[in-house]
Formats: sequence, structure tokens, C-alpha cells
Amino acid sequence: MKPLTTLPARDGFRMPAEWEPQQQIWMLWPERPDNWRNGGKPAQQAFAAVARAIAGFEPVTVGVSQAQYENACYRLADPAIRVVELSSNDAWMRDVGPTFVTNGRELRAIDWTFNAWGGLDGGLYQPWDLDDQVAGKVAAMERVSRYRTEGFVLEGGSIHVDGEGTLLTTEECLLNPNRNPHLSREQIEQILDQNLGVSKVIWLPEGLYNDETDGHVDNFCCFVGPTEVMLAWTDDPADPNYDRCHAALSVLEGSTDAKGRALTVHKMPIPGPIHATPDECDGVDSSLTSQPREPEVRLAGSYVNYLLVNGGVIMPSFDDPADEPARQLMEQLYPQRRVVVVPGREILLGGGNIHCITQQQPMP
Ligand code: KQY
Repeated sequence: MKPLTTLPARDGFRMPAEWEPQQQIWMLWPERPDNWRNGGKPAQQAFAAVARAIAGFEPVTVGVSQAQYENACYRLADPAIRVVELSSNDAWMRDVGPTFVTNGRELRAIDWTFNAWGGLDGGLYQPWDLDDQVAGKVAAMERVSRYRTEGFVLEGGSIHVDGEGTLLTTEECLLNPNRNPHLSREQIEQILDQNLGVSKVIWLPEGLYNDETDGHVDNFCCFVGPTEVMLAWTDDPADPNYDRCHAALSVLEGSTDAKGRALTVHKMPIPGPIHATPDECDGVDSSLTSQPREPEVRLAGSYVNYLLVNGGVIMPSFDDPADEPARQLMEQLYPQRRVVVVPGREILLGGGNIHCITQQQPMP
């Protein structure tokens, strides 16, 4: 289906917050052996655990390659999980899937241009053509009209909204010359406004240390509700995240939202430092078109990389001493929701976590 030629906000559409009612969650099935160790088998187990956890709250659709179709159907057998054949280059639905917008009666999809987190200037793999088609295919399957931001690069993990006109992002990602070097900060803000119906953008300087997406906000800071944010946090000055967290806090404390309200910041501990073991790295195929995995490189583990579903929170654990305090804080912040903890290490080894591998389709 051809994309619309108008602009979402002008058509009366806005991006709802993640806590607003959802129809379903979209995911993709991991298989590429140069990103997921041991032919993707441990990652498939981890993704299946996430899909099953979500299915306890609402329907899930998982897109899978033709080659993996039968295997995925077998491993995802659950009445609330639909498996559909859908080609992709990897499995990051947050970033390659559509951003849904609503006018209260109808849902539409925004199909951002995708360049694998930086294209030929630091991108994570090539080619990425199948990934770039995922949003359009999802919109077609759902019979949802689609806007395409041809030439404007954005990944869903680089933004969080409160649904009331405020957007959180990082300069490290959205102002990175490997995304939209032809656009100024003001022009980017205007495009975000035109597409998502946001009148206030809060720019955090950086995301989490060593986040291979160039600092996606969804691994670092998110809205918990209107005027409330969660920020990944360390008090250890020796941690490379220390300056990043403190810089973000000072921006958040000095900001108001689109309605002029001050923000309350909840500090979520950062797990680790977490590293892949030599054995885990050894299980990843070597390839000229993706990045190598090294045990020396600290992984960007974060509890902020969680997903809200209807009545629930799906959050990662890392076999880390901070797991329990993190779960307790989550329960405190979401007293009306059931918090489900799913092992996140295997997803982290591939470069992200639960929020990165999921995309919500809201109710209109
Ligand atoms: O949103 C994400 N965290 C995606 C990361 C992509 C990693 C590819 N190796």
C-alpha cells in the first residue's frame, strides 16, 4: 500500500504513551548467527520466554523467516501468540517496526527510514533492506494507513513519549552525524512534532556507556507516567556511566514537560559491570558485515529496557545483585501492574533488551 502524503499531527494523530491500552505486541525471531551465539538457539529461548510473559497479558505477533517458521511455531506454541512469516535482517522490532499514532478513532503507522543504527558510518550490519521494509509490512498486515519518513532516519528505541506532548531522546543518537546529518536540532524537533504530535523535546546529552545504538534513550531513561521518569543510575564515580547519569539528571531536573510541569526522577540502579564470557563471544559467527564480540567490552545492561503491557511490566534480570532492588523499585513505581521478570542476559549479548525487541500496537 502506498504511504500517505500528509503529516500525522496535522491529520490529528499523536503517539500514545506506552501505558495507554494496547491491542498487541509485535516481535521478530532471532536467528542471524553473526549476532546471536550458537546459531541463535539460546536467544530463541530467551525471546520465547519474553513472548510467553507478554502473552499472559495480551496477544503477541512474532515475525519469522521462512527458514525458521516451523521451529518458531513449535517454540512459541501458545494460543495468545501468532507467528507470521516476515523477512528481516535481525530481530529488533522496536527499531524496525512502525510507531503507531492515533486520533482516538483510527490507528496509523509511521514507517521511519532505518539505516541499521548508522548506515555505513558505524552501523551495526549490512544490508538492512529487509529491516527497513518491516514497518510497512506490519502496517499492511494490520490494514493500517502508513506515513513514510523517506530520508529521515529514526529508530523507535531512540524516543520515549508521555502521550501528552513530551518526548525524551538523546543528543548522542538523534544528533549523531550517522543518522540525519543534513538536519539541525530545530529541524529534527519539527519533524518529531509533525509526526508524533509532541511540542516539547527533552534532550539528554548521552545514553548508557557502550550502547551500540549510539545511546538509545530506551536503555537509559523513560517515562513511568506523566511527569515521572526513570533514569539508569550509578553513584560510583569510577563507573563510566557516572557522568552520563549526572548530566541527564541535571537536564531532567532543569526541564518541564509540554504542559509546563516539573519532572520527578526515579533512579534505577545499573547492573554489573556485565561482560560476555570468552565462550559466549566464541559462539558468535565472525562476519565482515557485522561487529565482532569481545569479552573486554562492557555490555550496556539496563533494567530501564523494560516493556509495559496491559496490566503488566515485563522487565529483564541479569543474575546480578541489583536484580532484586530493581524489581522492588519497579513494583513500587507500578503498584497497579504485575511485574514479570524474564532473564535478559541472552538478549543483552545481542545488543539490547526487552524494550528493544518489542513494539506495542496501541488501541485506537
Ligand atoms: O535497540 C537495540 N538495542 C538494537 C541493538 C542492535 C544490536 C545489533 N547487534
